[in-house]
Amino acid sequence: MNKRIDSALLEAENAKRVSDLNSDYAALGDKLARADIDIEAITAKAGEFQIAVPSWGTGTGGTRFARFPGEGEPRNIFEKLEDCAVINELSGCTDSVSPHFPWDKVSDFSELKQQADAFGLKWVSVNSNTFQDQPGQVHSYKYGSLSNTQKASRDLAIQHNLDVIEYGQKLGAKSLTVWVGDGSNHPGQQHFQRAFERYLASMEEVYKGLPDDWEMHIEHKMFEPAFYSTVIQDWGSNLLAAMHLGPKCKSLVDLGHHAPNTNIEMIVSRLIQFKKLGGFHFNDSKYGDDDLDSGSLHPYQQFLIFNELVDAEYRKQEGFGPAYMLDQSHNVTDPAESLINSAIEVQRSYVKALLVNREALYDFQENNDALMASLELKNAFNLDVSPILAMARYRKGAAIEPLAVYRQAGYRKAMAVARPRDPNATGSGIV
Ligand code: RM4
Ligand code: MN
Ligand code: MN
Repeated sequence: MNKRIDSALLEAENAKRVSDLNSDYAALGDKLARADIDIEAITAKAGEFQIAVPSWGTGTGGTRFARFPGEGEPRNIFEKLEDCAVINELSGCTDSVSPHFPWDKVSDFSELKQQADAFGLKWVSVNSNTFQDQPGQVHSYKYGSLSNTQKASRDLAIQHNLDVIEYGQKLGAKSLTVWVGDGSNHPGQQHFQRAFERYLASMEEVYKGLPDDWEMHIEHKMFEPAFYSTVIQDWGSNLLAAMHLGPKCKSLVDLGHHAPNTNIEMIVSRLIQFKKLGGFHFNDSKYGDDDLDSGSLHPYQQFLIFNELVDAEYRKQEGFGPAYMLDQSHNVTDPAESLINSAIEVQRSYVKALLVNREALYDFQENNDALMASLELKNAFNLDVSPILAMARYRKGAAIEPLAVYRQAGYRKAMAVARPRDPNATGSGIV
């Protein structure tokens, strides 16, 4: 397998830390044993956890005001893949990439697949983009795409989604994620029902193009770029659409796409119950679709979401198997560093949720012991599981301290030389 980080450096860095890790791991193992938890079983599960990196997250993000490009950022999907390989080599938990089209379109998909294979990376959910016009596009998405009042624009959006499925098939992906920017900025601008009907009719056409073993995931978003209403504004509209379209269509939850204080874990539970949870876009948010690093603001919320997910796993809930993806925009950090750290923060929530004693919790719930039920969760959340995460990484040849190795390797500096920036390629950011 092709490596982007020098193995000798990685091994030397791990060697410096392994004895401390062994002590911390043994101490945590003893503590967990007193609660009848086998640390080895948890570490094995931690090692199996994987979350996909969004290809678009490897470049520096921006706002609608400006973008401040970072040194050595990838200029195309091949270079994005290189960074994804680094992220996976160090974190050991990001063995797949979610591409976005047409941003990641190439003329030769087999070449792209080969490069990913060589890095040991897989392709997961392919994303379509009908929220911006492409150069020379004849029928605009200015007033919407799949729900546009003009058939020609809708047809273009449908065809694009079908094309994206085809690209995904060439790469070996198995699902399509659809987020549209469609909506309105003024009360009265759009007939709510008619817009939703047009959206559904268009999505029926896309659904027909899904291969048998594929799923389609719909992403809702409360606002932006439309600021008054969006066609798929909330999980209600999302679920209605997914139910209308059929069993291969499920809802995707992007953590930043809800109003502040929304109980996202309860939405997750509802979607699980009705076999409609397709996947996640993990990030964190304070005000809106901020796309901040996962777990950087609301780690307890992220843990509570995983509490629902682990509960479904524990109960062997039928039809359960969501796709985990990050969806972040990095404006002030090195995107690779943020993605490494965020993947591990999501993995951390998963591991903490594994520590909850499910039977004890059910018992507290049945007996209406609110405080003890709450403490069952809080105690798991409060435990520092870092040694488990580090051990899982070490055992699979990833880094005990990923960011230290990343910096030691001088990766970004090397990329700044290898990938000179085009001085004309500025402009505002997307996402
Ligand atoms: C949106 C949404 C989508 C992503 C775009 C770039 O806000 O989160 O998932 O594809 O941004
Ligand atoms: Mn998203
Ligand atoms: Mn978003």
